[in-house]
Amino acid sequence: MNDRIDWTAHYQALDAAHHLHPFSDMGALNRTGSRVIVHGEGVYLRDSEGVRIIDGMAGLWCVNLGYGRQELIDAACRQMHELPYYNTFFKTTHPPVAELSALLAELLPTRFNRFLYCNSGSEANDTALRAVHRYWAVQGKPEKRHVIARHNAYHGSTIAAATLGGMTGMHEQMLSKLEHVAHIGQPYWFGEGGTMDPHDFGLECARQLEAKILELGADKVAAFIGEPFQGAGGVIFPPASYWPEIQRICREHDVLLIADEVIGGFGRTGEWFAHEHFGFEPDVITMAKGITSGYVPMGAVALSDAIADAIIEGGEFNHGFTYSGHPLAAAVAVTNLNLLRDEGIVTRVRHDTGPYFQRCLREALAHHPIVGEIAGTGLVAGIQLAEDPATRKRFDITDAIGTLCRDFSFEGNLVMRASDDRMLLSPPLVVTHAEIDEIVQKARAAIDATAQAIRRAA
Ligand code: PXG
Repeated sequence: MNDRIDWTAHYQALDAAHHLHPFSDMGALNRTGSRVIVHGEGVYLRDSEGVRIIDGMAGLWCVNLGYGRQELIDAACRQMHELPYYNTFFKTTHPPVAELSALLAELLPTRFNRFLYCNSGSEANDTALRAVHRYWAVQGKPEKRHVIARHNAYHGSTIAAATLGGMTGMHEQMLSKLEHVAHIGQPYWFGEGGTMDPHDFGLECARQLEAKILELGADKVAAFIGEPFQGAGGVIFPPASYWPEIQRICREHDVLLIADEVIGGFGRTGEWFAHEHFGFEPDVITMAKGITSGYVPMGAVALSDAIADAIIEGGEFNHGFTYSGHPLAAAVAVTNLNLLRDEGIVTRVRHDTGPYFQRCLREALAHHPIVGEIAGTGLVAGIQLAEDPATRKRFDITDAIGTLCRDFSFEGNLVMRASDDRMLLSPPLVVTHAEIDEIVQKARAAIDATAQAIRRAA
């Protein structure tokens, strides 16, 4: 690089002039300028000033294998040379998509043997709805079309996925939504449990599903969709009573259960899929992110045999994208999933790095004066900031407090995300003990700085 050019200013200026970032106040951002990320290696990023940053979020919950894995680069290169693109619309297939499908069938519970592909988590959830509606139509029950989702869920940013999601800020900006979607409450005990104990609150939340099904009429409800734990909504772990009751209700009323595993899938909790951690059995699973460790975009939908068989017998299903099962993405996914399995990475998250991460976080923060709860398992955690942890009193400035803490964290060169007043961590699954120590120490420093800033302001 030419030393006389200020590359940071150069890219910041181009970016401010021409690029609209997702979920960002661009007026404010353009005045300060974006941090320019130029390189990644393992769990570390480097910015254009040469500063090393530890990535406590695995990008956006996706870089499960960490940055710079040569095997993924080689898989992509080989596939680029061999066959960079072909489709599977008109009686053709290709080796990467066939291999990926067989591999997913091995990794998922035995009743999942058929997969649809797309390019993102949002498209996976759109696709799941298309498949569920098709299923009920070929069953002769096309009136089963309502889908029930939850407040403060995140299922993506397309019209369908954003309607399914329960983010108020997104709904407020949508002038038109998907029809036949209803929402129930989220199982967020710390914030909404009141005087109930977590067990009873979990049952109460699940029973909102039953009430909604009865209100709409079971013969009109196609499916319930939920993230096993809410990711973007704050790493909200439901009480243990929640998912078994949801499953009972779905079965009893003949409502399909869709697990959105876009964040939870591919090892995050120490199980291959987060629903296995919570012990329930979905009928449909949506996936993205970690399927390729984020190296190339890909999404997928797993259908249980009962659903897939019915759709297959039902004739043509008019759905698909130019890039469904893209060979490059599929080749990277196959290599990525083989590495996660053959290097024992998911097993290590379950038995070693996951428990170590959870223990260190609790040792450092469980008794912190502004920490009310630490939720999580494996390599994902949500740290609840609270004005009074003992009474579960939250700060009045829920949004601002998280942003403050996140900014301290980023200044300290740790990527930690805020969701209102919860601080979220989800590092690459290859993180070592020493790197976990660094993440926890930097998270603690950011939370200390937040506590001090509030004390000064009081
Ligand atoms: N489902 C879940 C559970 C997700 O977390 C999507 C679907 C949509 O995936 P795509 O690939 O369409 O973005 C997501 C995405 C954040 C953040 O800040 C989270 C997501 C995306 C962007 C930012 O936590 N999750």
